[in-house]
Amino acid sequence: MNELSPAPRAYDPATIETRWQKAWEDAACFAAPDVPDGTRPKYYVLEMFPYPSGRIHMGHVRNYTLGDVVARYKRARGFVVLHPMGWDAFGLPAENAARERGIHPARWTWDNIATMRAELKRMGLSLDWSREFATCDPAYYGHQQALFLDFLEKGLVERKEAFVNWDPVDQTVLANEQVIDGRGWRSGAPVERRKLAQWFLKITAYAEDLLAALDRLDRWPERVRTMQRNWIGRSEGARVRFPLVAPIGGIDAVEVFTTRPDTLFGMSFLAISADHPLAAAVAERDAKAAEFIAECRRLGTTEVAIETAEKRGFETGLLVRHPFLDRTFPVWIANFVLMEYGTGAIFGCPAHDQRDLDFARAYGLSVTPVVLPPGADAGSFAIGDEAYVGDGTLINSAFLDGLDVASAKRRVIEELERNGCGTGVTQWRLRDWGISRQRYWGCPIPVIHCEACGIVPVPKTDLPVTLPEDVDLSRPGNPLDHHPTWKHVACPRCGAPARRETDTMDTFVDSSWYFARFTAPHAATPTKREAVDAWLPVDQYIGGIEHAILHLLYSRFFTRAMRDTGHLGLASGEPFAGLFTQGMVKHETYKGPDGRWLYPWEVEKRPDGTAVHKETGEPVTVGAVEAMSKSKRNTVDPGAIIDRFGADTARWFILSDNPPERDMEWTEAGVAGAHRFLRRVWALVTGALPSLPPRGTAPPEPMSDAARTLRRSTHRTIAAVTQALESFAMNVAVARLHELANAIAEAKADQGDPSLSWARREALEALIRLASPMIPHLAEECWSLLAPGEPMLATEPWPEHDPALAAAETLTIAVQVMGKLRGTIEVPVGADEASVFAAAEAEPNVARAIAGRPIRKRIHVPGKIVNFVL
Ligand code: ANZ
Ligand code: ZN
Repeated sequence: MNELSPAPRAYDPATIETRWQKAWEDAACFAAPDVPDGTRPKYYVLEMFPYPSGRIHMGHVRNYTLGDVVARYKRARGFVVLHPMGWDAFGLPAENAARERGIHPARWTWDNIATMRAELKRMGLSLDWSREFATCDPAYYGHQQALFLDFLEKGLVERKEAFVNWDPVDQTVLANEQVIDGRGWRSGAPVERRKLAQWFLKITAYAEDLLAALDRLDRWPERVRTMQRNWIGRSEGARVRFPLVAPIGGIDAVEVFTTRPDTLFGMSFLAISADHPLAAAVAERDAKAAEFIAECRRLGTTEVAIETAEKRGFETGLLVRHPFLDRTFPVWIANFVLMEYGTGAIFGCPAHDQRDLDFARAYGLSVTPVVLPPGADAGSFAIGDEAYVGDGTLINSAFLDGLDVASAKRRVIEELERNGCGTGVTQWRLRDWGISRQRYWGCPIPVIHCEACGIVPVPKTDLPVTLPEDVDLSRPGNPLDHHPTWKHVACPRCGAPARRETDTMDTFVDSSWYFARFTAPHAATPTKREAVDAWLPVDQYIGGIEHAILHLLYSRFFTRAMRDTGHLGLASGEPFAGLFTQGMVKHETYKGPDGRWLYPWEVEKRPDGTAVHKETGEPVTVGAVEAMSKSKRNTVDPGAIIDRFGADTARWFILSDNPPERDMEWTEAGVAGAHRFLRRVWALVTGALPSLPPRGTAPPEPMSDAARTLRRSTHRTIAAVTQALESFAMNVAVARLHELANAIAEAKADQGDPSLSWARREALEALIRLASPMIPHLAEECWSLLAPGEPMLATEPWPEHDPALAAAETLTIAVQVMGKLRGTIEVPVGADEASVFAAAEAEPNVARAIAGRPIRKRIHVPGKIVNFVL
């Protein structure tokens, strides 16, 4: 056959890639079973599913390539792999497109999905496409509505009044993340605070477990766990009651939450939130107070807004009594006290809290230190511009004097509990999850409001509650509310005319359980227990760090809530056993003489690092390397790269540059280099083919030195690449494969050395198999040449390395006689002790030192030393 084969073809990625994509699809290589049968271990690998924004970007390419390497590698290692893909398809951009371009959100979304699906397919990802779904499909969101109803029944959903960020232009509630510097992220309008009845998911019911379980997520980045811990925010402290000297509006005391009850004697004021009931009572008879409160509301509700705003207050004229001192303190309304945390009221201790200090300095309030830093002098210690927040010894504090901070906290809580003025408490920063959105393109909340019956759940048999298609998005406000007929329904309970809930769910709900739905995407219930219990948890989840808090926390909540409503069994409650957060893809930025951003394809780089515009020849300023973004035009279209170089080149380059957790820089030179390497692999394989022995022949004996050296490289590479892929070091795997390719190229075929030809076949097969998770198309093509008629690589097992071959061949051992070095010997690796001793005794210098005397004791430290005791 070899004699008949034509001259080596050139590497032609376009043909190769379509051929193998079709072959994999025809053979359904990547279809996962409904339920793994238990004969092989399961492995669920998932990348955060994309939002169908229009086109695939390089961030997607990096994310999905990483996931695909894992999926292909695990499959080869004998796992039954689930690797699905779908679309996080609800969200605001679809509505914006509708408003701006008159395209229906559904149309826009489904068109984008079609485009992006085609682009993803060109990447050659080993996905089980039969499980694909989009969250905007009633076949998905209807099940989400069923989950909502089950949560409602279980007490995990609540409707309550809450302050929300209200965008007066977009006429909608904004999540805190959508408020930037006090303005709506889209409209730019100053955000207002409004009280609205909203739907909440009771994530706080699981606060304790969500926090504790983080300790067991040992395959999550520490950074992400820390972010989650801070977000959940458990604080130990106390609630303290301060009686008002003169009750007002039926209120006779203010309760505060503090984490520093030890500083109670350093108090100089009490401050309440502008939204505190006492503030409202004051405002009723004081117009100035009312005005100040209105001003605070314009600040928005975000913590950042509140942190960064200038500390401002309003003195109410009210006074409170201290629980231990025979003194009163003034009550202020302050803009930095949040109603949503603790009790919405604080006692201010300026000496030991920076915000309180800033406030006290602004309004001339007293500053009394009560914690003396170690080594400081009680007589002279004073507070300047900086509060002292460290440990120390209590002073000016009656029965607490002399204690350290921790003991003082314990002691003061005991006293507060004794005199009935307070108690020790645990406080959580985590709030319940407000999911109400006044938007069209989201999952309708399946409840009906009836005058007579109140809130009535939509009967499950009436699900899905689908979105109406004919909506008017040109008016501001909630299109579902405007719709002429959609919300008018009969009450399911009493039949009277009633009104549908017009809020839709936060799109984070859609992404909080999709990984469970992938295990049985066509089931008639949200999950199928056999499937979901067999596949979950996701063994490896991969995505961006930007989802480190909300998406992951909401998903962790959902699996717990789904467990407690019988939708899955997951005892740990944890959806993602392993998490990997990849870095960003960056690129240089370019600006033309007019200061406008230019796309990389408009720019020609010169060897000296300068650049010009390709068409006009005008000079271009090369700017910083930044995360690819449309606004700076420093993007590279993956489709164009695939057209020019093929998907394997894009995959290889994106894996090669940097460790995957770090940011990487996309460069034209880098892609070209990756492409060159793939051409080299192709040339090595096709060039060697005629001289290779048939596959499966026994290794010829003896092996030449060159053959042994190449075999060592091969087996070392198998070990190293395996280890690299196990530890997510794809860039290391790439580097090792470069080395192996070099070793193969150096070991020139030699007609007279059949052992080297044999070793070359072994090396080439290893190279191709080890590279196959990363460059699957080229690998399949080469494999079909190296092993014609055999199964595709996609279904082949992973190569094993032989440790004896991988190890160095000989070791140098020092030989001592009576503790004195007499010589060294070379022994084969793995040689038995008897032969090591024999070689050592035979060494001429050693033999001379022994001089025929009997050896009383032989000592051997393997790989290092032999000592003879005479
Ligand atoms: C008195 C005090 C003295 C405080 C001192 C600190 C230092 P974490 O750790 O985040 O739980 N606080 C309580 N409720 C608040 C609210 N609704 N808005 C703004 N601030 C509030 O923080 C708890 C501390 O934050 C509490 O302890 C309280 O100030 C403040 F030397 O009480 B502290
Ligand atoms: Zn009714």
